[in-house]
Amino acid sequence: MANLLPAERFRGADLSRVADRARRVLGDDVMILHTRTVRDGGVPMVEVLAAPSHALDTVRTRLEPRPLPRTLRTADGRPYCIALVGPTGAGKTTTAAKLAVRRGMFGGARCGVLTIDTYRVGGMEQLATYAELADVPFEVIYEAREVDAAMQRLAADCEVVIIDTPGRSPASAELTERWRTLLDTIAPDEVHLVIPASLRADLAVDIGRAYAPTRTHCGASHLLLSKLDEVPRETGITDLALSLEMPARWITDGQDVPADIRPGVPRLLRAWGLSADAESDWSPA
Ligand SMILES: Nc1nc2c(ncn2[C@@H]2O[C@H](COP(=O)(O)OP(=O)(O)OP(=O)(O)O)[C@@H](O)[C@H]2O)c(=O)[nH]1
Ligand SMILES: [Mg+2]
Repeated sequence: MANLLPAERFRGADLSRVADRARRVLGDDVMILHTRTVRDGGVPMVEVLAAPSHALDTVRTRLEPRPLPRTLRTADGRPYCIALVGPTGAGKTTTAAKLAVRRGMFGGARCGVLTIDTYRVGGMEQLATYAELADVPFEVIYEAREVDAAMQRLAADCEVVIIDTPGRSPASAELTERWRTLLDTIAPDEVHLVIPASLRADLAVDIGRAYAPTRTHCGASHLLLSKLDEVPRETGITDLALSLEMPARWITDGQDVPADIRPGVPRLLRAWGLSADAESDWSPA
C-alpha cells in the first residue's frame, strides 16, 4: 500500500548531511519525524524520516473529528448515542466500558450503556459488571421493538449512551444482517469502527468497506484504533488511520479499564513522530 503521508526516508553517513538533503528535497520547513541507525550492506547509516511541515495540517484535517455537540441530549430529549462496531476481538466491549465508566469522558454528562451483543457467551456479563461497579445504567436489547422503552429508561438518567455490538465474522452473514438492522433502529449519532492497530492496512481497508454505510444500513462514521500498545513500531499507525478515511476521536492503548483510552489525533501525531509540544518547532539538527 502506498505511503499516504507526504513523508520520505533519507539515509547517509551522518545526521547533519542527511538533514541537509531532506531540507533540499522537502523545503526549509522540513520536520524530522524519526531518526534511527540502520545497517546498509554492513555499514552503519543514519536514517531519517522527514516531512514538510504542511503535512501536519494534512494529517490534522483528515483525522480530526467534529467536536462533540455542546449539548449532548438532542432536542427531543434523546441521549447522544455512540456505537462501537468491528471485527471479533477488536476491543469493542472493553472500549465501551472505558467510555462509559471513565469520569469526565464527556465533561459532566452522565453515560449509560446498551448492548445488542446477545450472541457471545460472557460478553454481556463483562459489560454489565463494569456498569454495575461504576453505577452506570445498563440495558440489553434483543429485538427492535425493545429499543424505544430502553432508550426512554436511559434518557431519564443519561445524556450519552455507548452501544456495544457483536463482532462481525464473515461466516455469519445472517447474524450480521440481524444486528445491523437492530442498530439501524437505534440510529446512533456516531458509529466507531474499532480496529486493532496491528492490522495490515490492506485488510483494514477491506474491513472499512464491510462496515461502510449502505443504502439499507447505517455504517461506520469514525475510526477507533485499538491496542496501540501492541504495535512495536508506531510509524505505520498514522498511515493506517489515514487509509480508512475517517476521523479518529479516540484510540486505546492497553487493557486497563478505564485508564487506557486517549484522544485520537494527538496520539496519532505522536505515533508519527510529532509530540504535541514538539510539533511547531521540530527542525533538522
Ligand atoms: N493490549 C490491549 N488489549 C486490549 C485493548 N483493548 C481490548 N483489549 C483486549 O482484547 C481482548 C478482546 O477485547 P473485547 O473488548 O472483548 O473485544 P470485542 O471486540 O468486544 O470482542 P467480541 O465481542 O468477541 O467481538 C481482551 O482481552 C481485551 O482486554 C487495548 O487497547 N490493548
Ligand atoms: Mg464484545
